[in-house]
Amino acid sequence: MANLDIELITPSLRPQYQAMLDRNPGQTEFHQAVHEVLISLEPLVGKKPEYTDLAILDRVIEPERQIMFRVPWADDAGNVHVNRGFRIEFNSALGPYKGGLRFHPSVNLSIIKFLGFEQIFKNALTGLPIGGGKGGSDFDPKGRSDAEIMRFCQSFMTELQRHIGPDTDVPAGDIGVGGREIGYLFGQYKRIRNRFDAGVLTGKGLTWGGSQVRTEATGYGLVFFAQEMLAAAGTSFEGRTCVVSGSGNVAIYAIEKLQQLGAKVLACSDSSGYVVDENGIDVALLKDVKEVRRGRIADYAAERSSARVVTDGSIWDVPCDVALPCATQNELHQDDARTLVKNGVILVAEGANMPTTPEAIDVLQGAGVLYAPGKASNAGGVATSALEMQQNSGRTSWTFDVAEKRLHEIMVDIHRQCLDTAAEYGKPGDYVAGANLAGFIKVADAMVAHGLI
Ligand code: NDP
Ligand code: 2IT
Repeated sequence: MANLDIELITPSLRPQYQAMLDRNPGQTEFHQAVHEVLISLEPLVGKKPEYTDLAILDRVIEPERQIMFRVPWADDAGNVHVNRGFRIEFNSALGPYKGGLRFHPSVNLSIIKFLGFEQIFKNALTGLPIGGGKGGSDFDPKGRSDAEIMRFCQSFMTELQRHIGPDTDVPAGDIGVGGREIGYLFGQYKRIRNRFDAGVLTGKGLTWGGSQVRTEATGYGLVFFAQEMLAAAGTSFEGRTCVVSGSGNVAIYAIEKLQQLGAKVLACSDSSGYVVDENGIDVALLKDVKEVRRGRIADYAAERSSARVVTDGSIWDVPCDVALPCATQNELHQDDARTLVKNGVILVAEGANMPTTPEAIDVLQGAGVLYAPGKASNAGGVATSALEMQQNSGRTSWTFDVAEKRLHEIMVDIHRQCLDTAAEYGKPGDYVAGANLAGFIKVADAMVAHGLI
């Protein structure tokens, strides 16, 4: 459990935090995400009376709409299952609700709300016209056949379709939702609505409205962001050792880009353990094991003589210069941070959403490690989703190089916003303060313009 001491929040913002706690009992991940943002907002106190007059903070913390629904489906043996579906339409001040869908057995209202809340500020940082939302289900895709995945997606979309649209709410992927699932979801939406609304989902296949670089975007964008952090500190990835947790969409393309920039990636993981590969992770083999065969991380080590699997302990025990957590929330704890610091880590940037616990962040920042929060460093995925929407609206598609160049520009811009805003509010070099303040101010100013709604 994270330490969410209310005393860490500036006194005038504590009533909002307390009201959020009282209204959302037990939603610990949501509490954690709100706690971090409220701490960062301290420099605004007394400076923006219009935010207070219009109760901006109280309204930002309360989702505009929360949808929960039943998802019944039958497995291949004819057994009926009932899952729960979620879509949290959190904030539409800057554009249609935008954010991914997560299919994982751990999904609950708290997790979807923390993800939706973070998404508001992340999307604001991209500079593109997208509001914040998130959805998903406690469905466990592991071990399910293609036919079962298809039936689940169809049942999920049969309900979700009435709530979404290209100018209303635009879902995409997240944990457990990739190209295959987006295909089944899009097919069912198209059938029920009788509209080829390409812009209703992002992460689509390249022949039916998808964008180049969307698959790679979160991992590539993360590495572009970290490259800027290193450059600002007068160094680079050349010859650096890296550890990347996870081995899904974000991790795979982070590893690929790290290697393109001259770094060596020593380890990656899944929920069953991690692999250490002294020769550097072979991305082609990793893609084959994970994207094609949908196998386990041990299958990678079984085919690579330079690699070994570790099924106990933590991937953060592997000494490295750069650590990129790319699996899930609260996966890097205080002890892990201490180990990383002891082993000489210089940079930690989040590919996952909220992977580092507040105590671990304190350890990293206290030791002078460069640290980037996910809402800044993993924004490349949703940014490229917004570029996909842009291409869909223009009924056009860009080349890989054009899309990658746009992604790179956006990540450089987010990095600059974080540092400029942090400096402006007296927190030089603090990427957490910079990201939260820059994202919040953009959303708050739009909410002021829209009046009390
Ligand atoms: P994937 O489903 O492709 O991969 C997830 C990876 O993380 C898998 O290796 C998985 O292992 C591991 N993992 C998931 N849950 C756990 C857990 N509870 N404990 C240990 N390992 C776990 O998801 P993505 O790569 O898309 O997402 C990874 C993270 O990045 C998430 O936090 C997501 O919210 C975030 N993110 C994703 C974006 C995107 O565009 N996809 C954009 C921005 C952020 P296993 O297979 O064993 O479960
Ligand atoms: O957390 C995230 O930003 C995502 N899962 C991507 C969301 C999107 O709409 O592309």
